[in-house]
Amino acid sequence: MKKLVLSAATLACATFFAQAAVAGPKIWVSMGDDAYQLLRAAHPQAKSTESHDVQVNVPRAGMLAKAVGSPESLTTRTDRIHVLQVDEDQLHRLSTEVHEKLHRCGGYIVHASRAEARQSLQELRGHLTRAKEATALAPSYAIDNQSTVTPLLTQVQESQVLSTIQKLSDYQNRFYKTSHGTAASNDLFNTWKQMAAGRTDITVSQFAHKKWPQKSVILSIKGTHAPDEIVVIGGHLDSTVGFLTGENSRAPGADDDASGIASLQEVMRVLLASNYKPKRTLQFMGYAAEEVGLLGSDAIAAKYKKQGKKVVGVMQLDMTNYQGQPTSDITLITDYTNAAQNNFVKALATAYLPELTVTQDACGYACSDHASWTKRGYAASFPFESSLAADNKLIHTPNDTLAKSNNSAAHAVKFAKLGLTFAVELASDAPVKAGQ
Ligand code: IPO
Ligand code: ZN
Repeated sequence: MKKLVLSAATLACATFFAQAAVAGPKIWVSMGDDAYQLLRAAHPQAKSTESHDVQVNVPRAGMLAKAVGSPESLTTRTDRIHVLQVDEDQLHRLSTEVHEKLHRCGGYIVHASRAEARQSLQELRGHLTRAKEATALAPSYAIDNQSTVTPLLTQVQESQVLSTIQKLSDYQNRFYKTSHGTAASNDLFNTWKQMAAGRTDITVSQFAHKKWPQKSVILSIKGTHAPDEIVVIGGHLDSTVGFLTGENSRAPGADDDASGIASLQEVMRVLLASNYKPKRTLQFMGYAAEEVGLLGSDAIAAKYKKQGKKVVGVMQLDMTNYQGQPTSDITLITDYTNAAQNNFVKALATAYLPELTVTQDACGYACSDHASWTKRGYAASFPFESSLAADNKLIHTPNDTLAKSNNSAAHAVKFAKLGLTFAVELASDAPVKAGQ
């Protein structure tokens, strides 16, 4: 009898060590409570080291589209965010599970350390109240460049957006660790370099990441008056089909997020074709490795914060070419974004794109790269292609193709136009005056 107990214990122990031997290094992550509960169901031994309650803005139920941008249209929700250490493997599996079971995004952020996780949660805890304070960086959000913006809007071409989506979705995949994902990033860098040829005020760079081969890509147009103040428009260049994605997986990611890259590249093309010179520095970013915990944008935002860079505003374009419902063109994501800047984005649409209907919705913890900026105190907005309920069910599958958007880029064009208004109206501001 005694012997039996002993051998059972030995067996359990051996199993434990066998698992420990094959498991990769543990990484620090933070995630919302729903994702955490799913993880705990599969791995009861996973346990958070700390949890923080974060207040976020959410739409008030029953508000009409025309109320978007008014303070009454928002209320708050409290998110319980957990910090814990997990295996990389468990994590990728979790993001697939969250996507399948909760029908929303992976929703976790990878952190360099427990201290870094705690610090970012502290920033997030205060982001609503801090956003209300007048900071040195608060721009005027004036809409007063009609003579520049209006003619530029007519130059946005659907055919350009369409061909970029086609080109990006033609890669076998754009996963952060595959040869195709690396090639897609290198090719995007070369495309942007060619677009900027001859301009001494533009730099195009590859932002290398230590832990994986795919690089982020940044095109920067130096501001003529306030070059140290930066306006960012970004989207992620990687794609995925979940935790088993490998070298030969087919992951076209036409909507997620070839469309966002195509929309922002069209903003870039139109501005360069017109020889537009921003007063503030304007940066276009193609982030690597969004699908595996916002890694690329997080590294960039961390570096900018560390260097004390003044990022006055960020627009995230992640999924722009699938119109989930006919009743809305642009859904402004309210949570983990900046309400004042969201009101500005809504005002831009009202002023320049009155034919579009703008609604609002919440997407949950860490649903895209805007969270990397928000967690460092920068103002970010996320105009999205649909409501959460009507979202594109084909993302993260081999069927996320342009054919599923009827081989049209009509929806993504709206986001290119919105991005154009954001870029010009925010980057054409005079520098922020001291003490203002
Ligand atoms: C996503 C974003 C917002 C909403 I509302 C629904 C879905 C997709 C996003 N999480 C993703 O997978 N980006 O890569
Ligand atoms: Zn995705």
